[in-house]
Amino acid sequence: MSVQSKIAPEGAKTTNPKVLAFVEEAKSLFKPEQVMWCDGSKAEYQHLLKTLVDGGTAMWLDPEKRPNSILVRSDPLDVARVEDQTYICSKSKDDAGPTNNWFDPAEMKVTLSKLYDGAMAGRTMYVVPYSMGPVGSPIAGIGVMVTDSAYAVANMHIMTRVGDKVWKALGNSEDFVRGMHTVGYPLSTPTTADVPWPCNKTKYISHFPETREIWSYGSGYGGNALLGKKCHALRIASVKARDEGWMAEHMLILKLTNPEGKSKFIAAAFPSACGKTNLAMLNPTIPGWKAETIGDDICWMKFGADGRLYAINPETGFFGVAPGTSDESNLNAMKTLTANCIYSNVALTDDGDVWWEQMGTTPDHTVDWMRRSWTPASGRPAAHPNARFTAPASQCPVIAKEWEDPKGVPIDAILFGGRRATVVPLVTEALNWLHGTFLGSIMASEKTAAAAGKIGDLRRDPMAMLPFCGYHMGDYFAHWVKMGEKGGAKMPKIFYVNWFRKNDAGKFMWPGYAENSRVLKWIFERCDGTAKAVDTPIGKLPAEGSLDVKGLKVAPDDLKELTHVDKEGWKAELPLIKEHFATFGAKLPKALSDELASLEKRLG
Ligand code: O2Y
Ligand code: MN
Repeated sequence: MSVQSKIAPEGAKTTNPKVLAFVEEAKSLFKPEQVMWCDGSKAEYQHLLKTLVDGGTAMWLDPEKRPNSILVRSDPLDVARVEDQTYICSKSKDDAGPTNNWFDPAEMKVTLSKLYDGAMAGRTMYVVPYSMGPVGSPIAGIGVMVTDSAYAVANMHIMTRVGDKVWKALGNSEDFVRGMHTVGYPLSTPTTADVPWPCNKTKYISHFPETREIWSYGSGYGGNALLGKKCHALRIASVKARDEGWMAEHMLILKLTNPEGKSKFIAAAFPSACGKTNLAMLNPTIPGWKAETIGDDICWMKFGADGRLYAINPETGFFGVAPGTSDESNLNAMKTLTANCIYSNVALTDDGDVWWEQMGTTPDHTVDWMRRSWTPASGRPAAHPNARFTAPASQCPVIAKEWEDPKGVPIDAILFGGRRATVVPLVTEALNWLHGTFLGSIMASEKTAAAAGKIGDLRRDPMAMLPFCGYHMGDYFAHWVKMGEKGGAKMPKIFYVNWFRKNDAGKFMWPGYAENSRVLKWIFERCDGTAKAVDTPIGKLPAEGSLDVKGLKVAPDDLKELTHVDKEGWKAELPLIKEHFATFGAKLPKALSDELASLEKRLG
């Protein structure tokens, strides 16, 4: 492995002047002990894992059970994305909008430069060139990240395309996202002891959309530290996409094939923790139908030469929530996890394997994510609720052959959805792109027991982008409207789905999981013009008999309720939608307030 000892430019793997200047700036700010230019090789990945194990951050799992896989336990104060400390630093506050934390970019840089000064003392600064999307694809984008976290680099190896091929694709271009990340725990003197999970109680996850920069401080976990994911592929990319006329969305992508061998590609946006990974990997229950995965979290779409929207998954791995993942909920994910994975904050079994809640048989004893002895009587979960697996997408048994196609896949349908116990039917087809944009803009989920607030309270999360849009959501809606005007009749059809409807007894009416393939089949056939729908005030709903429920045990009354319009429920929702729309002030596109007025009129 080629660790470039001491300081660049000797170790530099590119002559791109903008990259060299960026790395020099980072070096003079962070003052690392050494710089390592990452080459993305397998040897480098193994070196990173060894560094993590030798430093006490990680441990090897039993190689018989989980070959080449490690377990990492983070600091209990660093376990998830920190939305309160996530900032959009656009020049004008109005460009960040009412739903983002805003900070003046110059002031943020002054604040962070102080924290960054010497923050990597005694540490290695890794320079990570990465591509979001197949290297050289016209839809892909490049980033260069510097970090002092070997954990972040190892994760970036799985989640993105890292390596020398990226320098080649970048050439001397200035078009790359500059990401700076430090855990904020300098080893100030040669005798300062390191800790297993260095981090800082002060955290800043700052985005500078106008200059395509990310400055992250204090956290080593997940979306705060793997800068390619939420920071680059959504917050910065959403701004770039608006400026350049494409779309960066929080969506899974799947390929659905009917028994005749005809395929369609579906993208779907659901708020975080609503089962996107499960849907992306589902095994259909309907004979002859096949579903395959392209991506489980992020989707970049650009117009192709034929005027259709083509999508890529910019990532190469899954950073999935472990608790709740099982052979029953997601067999294909479980099969993906057999080797070469990083597990974060799950429990360790006595025989050197991993375990988490609802994985399967509960062990009599584990070491929990906080390294404490745990038994089922402990009265607390063994894995952190946001425990994660990082797994290579190539290991997924149902990965589609097109998943790395540089030209992307043509999207036929876009799905929106949330958790709604009432009002929202199982599936609704939008009347057109504008109406679909309206449905996406009012997307909401009910709060679950796990979240703060009253259970049943609605949390609006338009297009599942509220935490991830790098600019004003009103302008984001306007971008959707504009994309529809540009794409016209060639835009994908839009559907609103809800797997979570409950009956009066509080029981789920729809079995969900793999049975959602029945809804996907109806959507496929709507795109093909073969399934029947009825017009209703809220959109097109499945006509009687058009939804394939053969062999499914759903009570006829429940099925009726699932595919029927609750007019009074929707009428009661109108003032809530108006209140939600008021958030966006003058930036709410008139086209969307017109859609709301039309809905009100249709409901009578
Ligand atoms: O940073 C974290 O704690 C993970 S957040 C995350 C990870 C993978 C996919 N989606 C999400 C999300 O919050 O939407
Ligand atoms: Mn996500």
